[in-house]
Amino acid sequence: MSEFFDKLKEYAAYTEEGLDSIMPKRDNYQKVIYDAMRYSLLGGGKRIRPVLSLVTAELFGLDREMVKPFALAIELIHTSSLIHDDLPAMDNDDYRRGRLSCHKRFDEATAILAGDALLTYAFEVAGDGASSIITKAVVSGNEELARNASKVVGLLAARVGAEGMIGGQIIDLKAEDTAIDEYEHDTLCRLKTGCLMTVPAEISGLLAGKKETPEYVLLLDYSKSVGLAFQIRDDILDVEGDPNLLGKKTGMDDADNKTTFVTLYGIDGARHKLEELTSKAIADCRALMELDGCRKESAQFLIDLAGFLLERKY
Ligand code: GRG
Repeated sequence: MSEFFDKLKEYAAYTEEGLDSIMPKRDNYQKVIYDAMRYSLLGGGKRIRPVLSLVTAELFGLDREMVKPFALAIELIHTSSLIHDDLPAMDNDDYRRGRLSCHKRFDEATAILAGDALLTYAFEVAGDGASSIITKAVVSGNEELARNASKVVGLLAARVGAEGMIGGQIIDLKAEDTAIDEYEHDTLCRLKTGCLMTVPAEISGLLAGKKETPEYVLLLDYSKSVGLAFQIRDDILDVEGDPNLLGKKTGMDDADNKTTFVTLYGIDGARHKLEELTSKAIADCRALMELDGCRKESAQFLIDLAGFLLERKY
């Protein structure tokens, strides 16, 4: 397991360095927006989504440099969503990642704009990354790669929009005070949390030309299970987690009267679902490992990652 933690740290450090280098400090008239963007982006976070981008790319034999812009873009999008999620109009959280949330450290207007600026910057970074792949692919005559790379930005946008994370968030807001059934709740979680957890595998599969292959289908199933499991763990931690480790207050779902895995299935039922999904994710990954065209070390990392997320305390 220590090999897993070393690798996890290495992927996270690579992400950290990448984020720091693309997120400039500016001393111009609009300095405050850069300060707020850097404050939220570089203020901690597990970097799970970029880790998924890097490891799924390596699983399919891609160079991690190729997916780096998309890994960073996904973390920029994730951070923008956390800033907006913390606003009084949404979840109204004063703390995030162990410190004041963006609107508390700055003010509401600045936080709205910092979220907007991170989101738009994400698409600038992803667009530049795709252009660079397309240019090289055209020069080397790799038409398939050029075609696939041209689809990445559209795919990413679809996973963020009304049929993706934002769609999940609007159902989540409705689920405060209005009880929703387990089917609507399942859709909520697959969109709100699942989309950003599966898009790394979708992008890696697309760039590796693996779409529709058995290994891609298994990886996507793994990512869907892990995405849902991630939200269940989040709901459980909101009930029984340690705020000091989580870096934010607990009990927020209850205060907002939200439908969660815990309110639907009870704490034991939620834990059982979490274990079932994790076992399924691991079984899919073991099957994936048996197939040609996959890097075994990366598949093993994904198996260990599912186990780590099952028990995470933060
Ligand atoms: C501005 C693009 C944009 C969207 C607005 C607010 C909103 C729509 C969506 C919120 C989506 C949301 C907060 C989903 C929760 C997902 C989740 C479990 C977040 C916690 O992720 P971790 O644990 O956090 O990976 P760290 O801090 O480790 O990065």
